[in-house]
Amino acid sequence: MSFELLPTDPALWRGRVDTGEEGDATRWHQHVKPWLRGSPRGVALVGFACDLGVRRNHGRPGAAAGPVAIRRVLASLAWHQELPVWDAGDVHVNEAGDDLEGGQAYLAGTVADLLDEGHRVIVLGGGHELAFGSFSGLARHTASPGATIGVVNVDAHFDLRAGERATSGTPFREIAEHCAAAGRPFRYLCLGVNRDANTRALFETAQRLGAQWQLDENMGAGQFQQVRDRLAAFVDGVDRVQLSIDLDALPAAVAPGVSAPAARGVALELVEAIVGDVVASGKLALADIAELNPAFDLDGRTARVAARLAARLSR
Ligand SMILES: [Mn+2]
Repeated sequence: MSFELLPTDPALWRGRVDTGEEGDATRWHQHVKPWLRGSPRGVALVGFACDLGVRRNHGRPGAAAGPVAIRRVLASLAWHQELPVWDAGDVHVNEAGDDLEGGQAYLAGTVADLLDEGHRVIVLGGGHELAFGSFSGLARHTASPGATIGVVNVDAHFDLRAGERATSGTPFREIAEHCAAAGRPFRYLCLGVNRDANTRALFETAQRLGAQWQLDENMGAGQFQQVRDRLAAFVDGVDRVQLSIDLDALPAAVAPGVSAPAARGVALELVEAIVGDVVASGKLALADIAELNPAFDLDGRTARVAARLAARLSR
């Protein structure tokens, strides 16, 4: 098999149990259960254990181990959730098969199934190529005419590259092409763009495709409210939101465990505000947390950030 959905090792959802304390002293590992068809509406986690896109993009491989590393941290977080959380397992993409496109399609089917059952879906990466797979699932789910999907990407990179084959640098270009073919509007807001990490050609592509963006240098202290106002205006104009977070948007000290650490980055404080605003809008259908590479992480820092964001995306 080039790709398959494998259930999570139950040993990952184990941890400390505080007995003898008053009140709710539980943690995530005591609440998260394997997803089964017909599970009550809640949040569904699904991993995308894939390095192919990063390899094809000449990045530092290792993101295939990201989903397990995020769950390991999530397991020990204190439970503050209202919604049940289900773990649908990981989509594994066989390296030797080199069928990244097939893996994206497989992820799309899994995401569409979970959305059809009424869950909010959080995809744990895995290379950022997962964003086209997850978007395709949402597009299938919202096939009804009139439902406009807005894609918010928190990323140092546009990921709008052209190419014969999909990579971790092409997902939003693929989404744009999907939208053009399907007669859907392409609504894309990229927050955290690093001018030095995106060529002039990519800025031109973004312009031509009608993308909106905010440079990292315009997201510093004193500019948070302006960014949040811009986000609010974007979210106002769409029906459902895919919020894709590439951990390489964060400062390298906060998120060292990525393929391409940021020289500047966007403060976690602002990324959390972005997450909170999209959740509060009631339009969040789907979220991605991409590019965690545990091989380059320091003291689990990046995994902790990813888990913290996943918990906030689940509220
Ligand atoms: Mn990216």
